[in-house]
Amino acid sequence: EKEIFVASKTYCPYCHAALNTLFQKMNVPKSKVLVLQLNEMKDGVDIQAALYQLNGQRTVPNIYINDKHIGGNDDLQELRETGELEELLEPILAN
Ligand code: GSH
Repeated sequence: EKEIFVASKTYCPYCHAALNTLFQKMNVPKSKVLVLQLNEMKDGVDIQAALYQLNGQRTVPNIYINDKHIGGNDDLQELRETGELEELLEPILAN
């Protein structure tokens, strides 16, 4: 079951940083994260437009944790610094 969603682009350094934080720093298993590489998808542009309609954010990474819109890499790093990311990930890492 995927509990984290990251709309990404393969060449985007902010995406790399966000995925590195989740996988390396926070030890989230790959199986918990749905990563969509939009630039590799035929309808990636449409998905990006749909995400903008949903959450007002045009840029990647566009991150959700347990249905909560987190934002981009800046937002993720801020949550990590305040300890809120650890709290959000707790139920995901527990099962
Ligand atoms: N402050 C943002 C963050 O931390 O996530 C920066 C994200 C950003 O600038 N991403 C670029 C982007 O989405 C790609 S590296 N550009 C528009 C696009 O690709 O449609």
